[in-house]
Amino acid sequence: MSKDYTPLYQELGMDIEKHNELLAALGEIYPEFYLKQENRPKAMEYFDYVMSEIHGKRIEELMEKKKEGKPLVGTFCIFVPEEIIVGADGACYGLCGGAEFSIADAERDLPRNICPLIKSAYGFKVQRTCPYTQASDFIYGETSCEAKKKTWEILNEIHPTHVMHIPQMKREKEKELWKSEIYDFKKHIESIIGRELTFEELKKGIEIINKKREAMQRLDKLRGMYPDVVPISGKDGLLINQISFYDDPERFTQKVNELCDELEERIKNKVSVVPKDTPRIMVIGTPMAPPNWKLHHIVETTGGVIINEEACIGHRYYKDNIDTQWAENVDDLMERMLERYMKIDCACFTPNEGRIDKIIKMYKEREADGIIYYSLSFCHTYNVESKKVIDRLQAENIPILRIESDYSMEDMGQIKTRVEAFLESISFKKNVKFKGF
Ligand code: BJ8
Repeated sequence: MSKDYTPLYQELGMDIEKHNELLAALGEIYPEFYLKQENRPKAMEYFDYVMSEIHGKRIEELMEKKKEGKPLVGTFCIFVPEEIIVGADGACYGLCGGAEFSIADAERDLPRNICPLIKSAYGFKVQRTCPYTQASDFIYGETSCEAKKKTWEILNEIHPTHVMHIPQMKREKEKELWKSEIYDFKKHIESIIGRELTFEELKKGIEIINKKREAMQRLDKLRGMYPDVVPISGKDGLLINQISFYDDPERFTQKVNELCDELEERIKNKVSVVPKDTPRIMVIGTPMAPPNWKLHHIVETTGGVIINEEACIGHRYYKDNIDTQWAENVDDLMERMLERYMKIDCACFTPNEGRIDKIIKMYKEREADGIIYYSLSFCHTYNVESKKVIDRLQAENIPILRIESDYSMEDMGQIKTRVEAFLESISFKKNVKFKGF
């Protein structure tokens, strides 16, 4: 980091010693997983810089907002309508939840056999080592899964936590429920800023986030839609998806577009980060919060490349925009927002066939070679849904590997062996020699 942020951490009531331990642990992984990659696009320098300052400069920026009375909202789910917060000139960000570092502390209060994402996030609050959590006025949780919704009750005892009721079906009556939830959410944000949001403010919030999603859609196409060239690694693609939940949205949009300009040049000049015939893999399933880079690192150091993440830290987050055309008032905008958010195809919905149709379409459009179904341990919704997804993929003759894992590094060798066999079988099927890296 560019300077000593200890006074800032003290202001946030953090456990400085423990936080130093966390930074030291992260400081070892990043150079190993990221900076050793060869032939990275120049524009990745910005994203490396963001990572180096993720607990520094960005926190300073957020605290400036807070001092101006703008809301800071921490979230764990892409159902929270960030457009409303951005319309109020506040900040909405994802909370740390991808590290093993905080799990032992969480397990003093929570069962061991629940998803690591929840335990990691809860543990960061217990430890007071996540500056984003510490800075937030409140956290918005949701009812997408059993473990989450019960954890929010416990989390609320140590940090203000509100809960949105996410419908689990998509019938008209659930749409009505969701409508009342997003109106309540808007009212809550308005109570923080002390007035109602105007049409112009809400529209501006929507447009800022639309532009961010458009930049990410552009990046997604450049990553995966050119079968003879992969201009950026999957690890870097994942990193950008993760940073989208932390960075200032307008600056992030500009930097992603600059990166995309460079990638277009690379595609024109056939500059690929991997050799010809490298198996092109899509990863589908549960979100990978930073610093969960394990699977991508394994695949990309074993002889494959990841071209897309069908996950909430990935395609599910940016695939749909809110259409503001012809909207004349706040209710019109809220209606469009409702429509957009009901398109999220999280496994918490039943039925959820649309997700499977989409995966097959994405696979064919990208001329991918195989799919890895990734699920965090004890995530029942995605784990159970994998049966239906895999049945359909097998019926389409799509090579598929199912991986269930947590944040520990202990199973890396075992996963690598399985990934290697999977990549080899793909190469064999394509009748090309598997090179491995
Ligand atoms: S919209 S995927 S962000 S709920 S992995 S905590 S589901 S046990 S994260 Fe999610 Fe919203 Fe759905 Fe997306 Fe529970 Fe599963 Fe853990 Fe999960």
